Amino acid sequence: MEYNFTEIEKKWQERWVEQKTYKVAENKDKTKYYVLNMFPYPSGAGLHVGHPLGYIASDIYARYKRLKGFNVLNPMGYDAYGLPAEQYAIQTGQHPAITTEKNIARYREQLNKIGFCFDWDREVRTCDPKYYRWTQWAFQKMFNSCYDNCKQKAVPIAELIRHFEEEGTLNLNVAQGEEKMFSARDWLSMNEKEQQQILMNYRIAYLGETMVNWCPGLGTVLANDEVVNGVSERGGFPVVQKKMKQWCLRVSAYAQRLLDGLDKVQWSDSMKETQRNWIGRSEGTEVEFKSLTPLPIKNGTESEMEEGHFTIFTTRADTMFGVTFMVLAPESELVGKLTAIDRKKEVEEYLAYVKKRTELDRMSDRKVTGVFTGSYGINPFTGEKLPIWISEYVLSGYGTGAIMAVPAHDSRDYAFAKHFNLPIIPLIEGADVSEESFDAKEGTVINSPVKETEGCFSLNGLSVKEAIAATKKYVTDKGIGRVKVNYRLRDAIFSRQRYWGEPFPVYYKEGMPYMIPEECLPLELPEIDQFKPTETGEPPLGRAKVWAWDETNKQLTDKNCIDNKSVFPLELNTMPGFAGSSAYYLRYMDPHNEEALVGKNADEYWQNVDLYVGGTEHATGHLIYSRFWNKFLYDYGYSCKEEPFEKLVNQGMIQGRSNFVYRINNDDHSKAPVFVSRGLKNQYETTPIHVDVNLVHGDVLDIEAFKAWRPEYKHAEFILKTDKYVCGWAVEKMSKSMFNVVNPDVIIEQYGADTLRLYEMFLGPVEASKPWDTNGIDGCHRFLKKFWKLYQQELSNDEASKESLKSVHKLIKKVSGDIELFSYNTAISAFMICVNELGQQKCDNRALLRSLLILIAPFAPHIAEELWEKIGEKGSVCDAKWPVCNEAYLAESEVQLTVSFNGKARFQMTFPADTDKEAIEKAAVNDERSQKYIAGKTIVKVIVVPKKIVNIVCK
Ligand code: ANZ
Repeated sequence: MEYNFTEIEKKWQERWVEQKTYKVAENKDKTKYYVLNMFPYPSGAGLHVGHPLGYIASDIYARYKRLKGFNVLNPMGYDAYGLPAEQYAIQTGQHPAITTEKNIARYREQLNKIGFCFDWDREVRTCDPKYYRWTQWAFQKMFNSCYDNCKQKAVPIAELIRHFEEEGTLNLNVAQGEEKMFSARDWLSMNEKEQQQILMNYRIAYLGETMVNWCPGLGTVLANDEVVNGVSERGGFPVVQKKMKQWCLRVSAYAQRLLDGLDKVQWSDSMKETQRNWIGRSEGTEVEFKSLTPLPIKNGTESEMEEGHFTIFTTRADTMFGVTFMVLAPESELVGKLTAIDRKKEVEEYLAYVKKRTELDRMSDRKVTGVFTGSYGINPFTGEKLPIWISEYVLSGYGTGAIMAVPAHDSRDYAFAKHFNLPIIPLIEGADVSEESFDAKEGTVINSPVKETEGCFSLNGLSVKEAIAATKKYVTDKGIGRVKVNYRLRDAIFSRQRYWGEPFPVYYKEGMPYMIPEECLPLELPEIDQFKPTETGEPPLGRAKVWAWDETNKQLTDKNCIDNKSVFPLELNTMPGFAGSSAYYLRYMDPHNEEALVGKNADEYWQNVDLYVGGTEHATGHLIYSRFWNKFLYDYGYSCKEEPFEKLVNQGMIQGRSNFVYRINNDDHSKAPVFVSRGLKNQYETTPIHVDVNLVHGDVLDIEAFKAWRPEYKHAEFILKTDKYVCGWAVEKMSKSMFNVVNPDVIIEQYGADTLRLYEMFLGPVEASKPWDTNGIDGCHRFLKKFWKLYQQELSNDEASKESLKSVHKLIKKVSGDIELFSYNTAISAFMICVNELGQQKCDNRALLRSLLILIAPFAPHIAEELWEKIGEKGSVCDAKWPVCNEAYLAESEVQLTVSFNGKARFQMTFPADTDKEAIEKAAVNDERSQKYIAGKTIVKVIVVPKKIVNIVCK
């Protein structure tokens, strides 16, 4: 019988659905294993062959684990909120829900064809109110919590209120925005609004004034990567830095735990390193400096100085003697306080310039800009007067937003000093303070202990580390500084001025936010007539009519009813893309639970994700946010594991293999275009043109299909070297514009899903990026045909031959080991070798061929099921038991030894593997070939090294 993959695959895909083959439930008798893919955003373009790479890799692992006796959870869903559907809605008026629904249907159809073992009953969609109810719920919990630094966990805000009532801010150690101080009496005398304002400073979800990339043209805040050279990536509208009230999540409070958790998970070193850098722990010192600011000139002669003080953060306290100036971040509050009257104009001009620059520009640009404030700082060690400047290289969100500049030891300070002609004091005599030395060191600091200075203390002879420690102690003892750990990790901005996202379950009373009661969740996204901002610049939800909260009746009501007494306005922002993806892995455990995000039983059974597969591009977004979100839920016992993803595998990218045709240059466009084949292209002046790879097979152009592709090619002419038109090729990003997108549907139609699955894995290691090359797919398809053929014979129950036993057991060992290492390409090679061997051996042994089916089932599940049924097995091959390798079959039956004389190798002999040393010795000595080497000599001794050599020593 022919291998009719189309029929077979359809049959089994239907059977799996009918028999609910992939449905899973908690089963205490089995050990759980949770496999998860980063769920896709269902884009309009559908899947290309690059997308399923990770899904196939995890599917193989999930199926393998099931065969190994685990109870495997392998769910799938959609990250369904997002910008593209909304942009499309703005352009066409089509509701994003409709676009999304359509795209999901298409994704589902494509996914189904590949034969994944997803339990579709557990599907989640982030835009489904039943799902986002729990996103809103978690947000409310965060609003009602603060972070206790002593307990190192989230606690209810009620505990904080109790603390304020009893002690005010005394003995308070809670993560906070600004540092505030008040007594219990102060607290009790505040009115409701004042108290709410204070609490906002501590909540884990809080409304904060933050600097954002504001794009007035689009009416929204943009993420850093959506801004290019000061304008929006889409539309090119100007973007300015603006302080705006936004919902924020206090991710920074979890910085240390996010860092510590990395030691406990199995992720690649590079992934962990990226997260560590993103979190950016830095241990340093905060040091107080006095400031002197000139006041307006008195009597036209001299100016008076006003005294103040400010704090800087440094990691190199040991360089205090090398400070020659100070720098403030342009956004620092100190700018207002320390700018002298006569410098005001210049400072303001400078601030206006900085406003146009994003933080990203500021960090990546090496441009040196700045302005002098007119004020001075006083070095607490030397009493020296140091000019205070403002410059964009100092960031407001880091440390204290003010630095002491040590140009001899820091390249940014150095560049600044050079540019503005400020002094540079090397701390060791003869230190190389030249531009070249900084270029060579690229921002690293010169390690040098500070010099001894009279009256202070001596750091001579200390290492930098010791010098820093000594300075820290000194400033702490003197009360002019303190040890400080800083993190680069910022709180996450959680508001978007967009329609297609989760609404905040929040209403406003006297300008302060209140949560709608938990039992009223979800607060559903309202319908609006258009998807853009309102004419008055409010976010799109400003268009919703029934969008006010009736506090008394606990329900939504018309906006016209707002009286700010019992009916209040609702929040108009929506949540960002990462909201819905932050806890979806928990929901899959218990997707239909109406009482909880995840019920206790399900959570305790599934615990966390054992294997997470997805792209590296989520290193600093999703993988930080979801770890934070999970830790928060863990603090309250809603999630039983602190780390959500035990093992992470990052699949590589599949690049496209583009094809080109070579058009002969010709200015006369009225003539039909002429194309030359690759082999002739150098004989003409040509322009390479991308051609749709679907019109090319093995680099040979389907000329008729090409002519039909575009009207302008209808009458195209071709100059050929042979009888075929051969195209050129290149490896590029897989993208529509390069016409190199390969649709899995097309491959499946031609070769079947099993071939597609095998081939994607055969391309190379899962983690590596590699080009898609349709030319190689035939090999995998031929292999499956050969595999199929093995079963088109009468199977025998007789004992198997030794060779066949060896072939199959070798394969069991190899495939089991390779799957554990995600080395699927080598496993597939081993399959190919084994099937060849079995073919040559004319193997018809039922037991061995049965094992072979189980082994291939994770890779090519359809063919495995079909043949499983054919050989008379009941049920699905998914429920079989993974075969165990019997090492005894692997033993070699014969060994080859090299026979040497006085250490010189002369010839080879073959023995049965179990021949003893004595017999080998005898046989070697007595071999005919030995006589000429022994002739006339006496054998002194014979050394036999088992499995290797026999050395005959003679004199
Ligand atoms: C003096 C000094 C001397 C510094 C020296 C460095 C080298 P990390 O390790 O990243 O924490 N700094 C402090 N706050 C800053 C801000 N808001 N924007 C830009 N730079 C800031 O870096 C800490 C160092 O970066 C601090 O130590 C400070 O410069 C600078 F040879 O102080 B240092």
